[in-house]
Amino acid sequence: MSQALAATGPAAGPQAELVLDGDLERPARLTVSDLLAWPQHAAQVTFECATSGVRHHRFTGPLLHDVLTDAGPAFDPARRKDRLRFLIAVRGTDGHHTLLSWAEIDPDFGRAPVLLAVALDGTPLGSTGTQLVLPQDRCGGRYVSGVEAIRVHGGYRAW
Ligand SMILES: Nc1nc2c(c(=O)[nH]1)N[C@H]1C(S)=C(S)[C@@H](COP(=O)(O)O)O[C@H]1N2
Ligand SMILES: [Mo]
Repeated sequence: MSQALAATGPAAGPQAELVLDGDLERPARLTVSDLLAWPQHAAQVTFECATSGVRHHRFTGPLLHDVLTDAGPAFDPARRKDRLRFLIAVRGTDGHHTLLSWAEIDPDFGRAPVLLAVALDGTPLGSTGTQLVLPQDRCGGRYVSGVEAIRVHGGYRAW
C-alpha cells in the first residue's frame, strides 16, 4: 500500500472533500490525501470535554497555516499589519463551526501550531474528513471533526 493510502484509508468508499474559499487567490477543493502534499507534523494532545471528560489523542497532518498560505490569502505579504483583520471560519459536516483569527496561527504573531489532521490515533481520516487540531486548547470544542469548509474572511471591521 502506498504511503498516501496508508495515511488516508482504503481506496474503497468516497473520500471526504474540504472546500477552501473566501478571500483567497487560489480557492481549492482538497481530500485528506491531498493534505499529505504539505510537510507533516504530529501532535500528542490532551483536552477536556464538558460532557465526556479528559481525552488524549495523537494527530498527524499539515499546519493549517501552510495550507492556507498556499491558497493565497488576499493580504499584502510585505505588510504584517495587513493580516490582522483576517478571520478563518471552519465548519464540520454537522454544522459545528469555529472562528480563528489569522494572527493566531501566523508565525509572526500567535504561532499556534494548528493542524488539519490526516490521521487520529493512527486511524486514517480519508472518509470522514480532516479534523482541526489546536494543541494549545484546554477545551475540545474547537477540535472540529469532519471539516468540509474553511472560509477566509479578509474584510472584518469592528468599526
Ligand atoms: N464536527 C464536530 N466536531 C466536534 C464537535 C461537534 O459537535 N461536531 N464537538 C467538539 C467537542 S465539544 C469536543 S470535546 C471534541 C470531542 O472529541 P472526541 O470525540 O475525540 O472526544 O470534538 C469537538 N469536535
Ligand atoms: Mo466537548
